[in-house]
Amino acid sequence: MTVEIVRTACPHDCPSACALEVERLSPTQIGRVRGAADLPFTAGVVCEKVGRYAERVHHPDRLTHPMRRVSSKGEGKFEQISWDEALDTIADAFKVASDKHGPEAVWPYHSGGTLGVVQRYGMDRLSRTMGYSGMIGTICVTPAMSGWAAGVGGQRGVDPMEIEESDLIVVWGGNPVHTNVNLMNHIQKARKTRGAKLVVVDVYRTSTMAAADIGLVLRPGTDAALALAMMQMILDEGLADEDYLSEFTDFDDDVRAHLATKTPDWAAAVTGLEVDEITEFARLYGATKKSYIKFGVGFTRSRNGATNMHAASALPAVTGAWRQRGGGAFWGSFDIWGLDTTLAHAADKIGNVTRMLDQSRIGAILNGDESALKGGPPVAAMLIQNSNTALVAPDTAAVRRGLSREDLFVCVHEHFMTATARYADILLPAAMFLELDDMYKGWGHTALSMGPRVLDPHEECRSNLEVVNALAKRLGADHPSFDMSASELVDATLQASGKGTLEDALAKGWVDCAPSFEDAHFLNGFPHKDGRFHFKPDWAAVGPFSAGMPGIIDHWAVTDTIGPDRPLKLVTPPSRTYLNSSFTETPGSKRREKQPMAMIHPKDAAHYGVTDGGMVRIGNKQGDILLRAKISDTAKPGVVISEGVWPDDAYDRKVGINLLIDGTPVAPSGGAAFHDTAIWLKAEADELTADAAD
Ligand SMILES: Nc1nc2c(c(=O)[nH]1)N[C@H]1C(S)=C(S)[C@@H](COP(=O)(O)OP(=O)(O)OC[C@H]3O[C@@H](n4cnc5c(=O)[nH]c(N)nc54)[C@H](O)[C@@H]3O)O[C@H]1N2
Ligand SMILES: Nc1nc2c(c(=O)[nH]1)N[C@H]1C(S)=C(S)[C@@H](COP(=O)(O)OP(=O)(O)OC[C@H]3O[C@@H](n4cnc5c(=O)[nH]c(N)nc54)[C@H](O)[C@@H]3O)O[C@H]1N2
Ligand code: SF4
Ligand SMILES: [Mo]
Repeated sequence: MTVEIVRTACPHDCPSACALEVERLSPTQIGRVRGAADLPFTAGVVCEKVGRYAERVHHPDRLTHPMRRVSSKGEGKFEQISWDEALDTIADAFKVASDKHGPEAVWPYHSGGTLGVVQRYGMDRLSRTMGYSGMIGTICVTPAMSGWAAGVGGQRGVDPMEIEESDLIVVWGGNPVHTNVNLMNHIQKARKTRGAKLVVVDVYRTSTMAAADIGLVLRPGTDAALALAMMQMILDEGLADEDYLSEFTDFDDDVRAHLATKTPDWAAAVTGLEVDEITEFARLYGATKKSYIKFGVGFTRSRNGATNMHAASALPAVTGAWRQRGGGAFWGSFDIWGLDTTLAHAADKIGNVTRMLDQSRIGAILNGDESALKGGPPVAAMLIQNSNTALVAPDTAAVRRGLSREDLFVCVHEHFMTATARYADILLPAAMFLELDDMYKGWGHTALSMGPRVLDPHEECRSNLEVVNALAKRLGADHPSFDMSASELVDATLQASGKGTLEDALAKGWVDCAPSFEDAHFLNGFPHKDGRFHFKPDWAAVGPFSAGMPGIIDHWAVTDTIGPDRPLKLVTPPSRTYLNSSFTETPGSKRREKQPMAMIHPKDAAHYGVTDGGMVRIGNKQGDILLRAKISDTAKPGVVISEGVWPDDAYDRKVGINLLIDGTPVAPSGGAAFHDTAIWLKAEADELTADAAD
């Protein structure tokens, strides 16, 4: 067999958007997948789950043909039908819903299954041409974006490639060993070549923290208190860059007086850190000019997540680290791409969308909550692509009640029989990235990675674009893009954006979209009207749920209430070889992850009579689930960690862990508090649990 190496890019919901080299064994078969060496951020590194992508693309359980539901919703029994019949049925259902309630009753819904510029957002063209409901994509980064918008202004920052020139690297509220492995590679280079120090701030001793010089384990939702105390000390000890503060920020006497009260003692009581831990980190950060903070998103998935991001994002403004090469901060590059999406997303028709619905409030929306529906008609028909909402959205029980409604038509377009797919009226088989064309925004760096098709489509699988274009024809939707292929749309988008042609981009493998050094470091000012970083944020300008948010940088104590009925805090961070609920089907990932665990502090274990390897039930008013206990002092007492979003089958109630996650929008712009859930816990007797654990 001849092995050919072909180039493409990873589409998964990950900051890396790796450029890939794929062993092609035949037009329908791949071998190993490797990171390409020439895209500087990828630098030849790839995560283990994509390295063995052959397991996913050639998985025997892939959906292979269109199907119609023949059981009750959620039960998941289907029979094969033709593509024509499937598409006709969907188009008819959309017309019926639209005739009965108006076009806003149809809700195309997508998430980040693919981050493709064309294949992810392409369904917006249906909403925009037909006047269907649009979607505000809040499930992932909205709290992080809101916090960054409040202080910094625009969604960009210092290119993580500059880490290699930093003397101090802080990974704050992120776990790149699991979620962004390429970043770790650049961090390790800086440590080897310049002796840079690595500090990790998290709520448990993650694999990333294991590699750090200093690891700070604090209580969930208290990062702002740590940041404030650091600023207090840096100002107090004369380590602040006062010139920078007056030239580039709104810092004034009010802010100075306010920060003066935020002492390490105060912060130690809030965060659970030792005073010495806070002062040591503050002095190290204050004294190192080339300090780079890489913020993760994990620490923003809390009711006060946006204020945590805002507070921590002020640190480089206090030391003036933004001025330095290798200094400053970064969390994501969402504002740098400058793409003209008139064709790819029907941006020219955006005015036809009269109602935008919040993706994370799908439970409330499908159950007729008037505020979530914005006073408009019920949702009566959906097309779901790139999302396993029945498992990953907050308030799983409400989502599933909604998806079970007999008066709701649901089409799901998927790779596998997911929890969501089981609720479909029509289930369509989706092509995987190796079988389609697209380009991907690397939101954890600055390149658009090119992802051309390298395999023939599997069985009857079709891409998102093909499905949307075929539906558009049946619905009479009018837009030139509905006659275009994915590669034509990529080409047209690049050209309209002044980024060359598809041919040039494919030859290189990516398109560099990095802002200039001055813009990335905000040396021309911050993207606010006054050009300054804001210690006094205008939250009302950021989002609609700003009531009660602090008008001056602060720790906002609004996390889920710990009390006698729910004395512990649950955090549900990503596991290493699952990606949200993707890869939970691949043998390599299953072997590695084994089963969902609850990591419980020895003090709590003793208090509740939990044994290592025994079973515990955790719950709140939304429900309860059973987990296997691992006794570990990885987190603070009172904090329970359960990594991974596992399929229903991993739990005794046959419902995933988001059963326990509350669906109230995070202030000020929405999003879910995935890592902020107060719970009760009890040990369960072994004989009761032996079956459920298998
Ligand atoms: N292997 C793998 N990779 C992934 C994913 C995955 O599920 N698995 N998911 C992908 C997606 S969709 C995204 S958005 C990114 C997210 O990637 P990251 O930016 O790394 O964010 P998270 O993984 O959500 O959270 C990371 C860390 O935040 C910590 N954390 C939680 N609460 C707090 C807190 O209050 N304070 C502090 N300091 N830390 C806290 C968690 O313990 C966790 O270790 O990763 C992507 N990559
Ligand atoms: N408890 C808890 N819940 C969480 C999180 C957490 O940390 N803890 N993280 C949250 C975050 S950050 C996010 S982003 C969300 C993610 O939520 P989702 O984006 O829903 O992520 P996945 O569960 O991986 O589901 C994506 C689905 O898209 C499918 N898919 C992939 N590519 C394609 C394609 O090209 N076409 C079609 N039609 N389908 C495709 C995949 O098979 C997969 O089933 O989950 C959130 N939920
Ligand atoms: S999941 Fe992330 S790290 Fe893994 S190959 Fe894809 S982009 Fe790279
Ligand atoms: Mo995400």
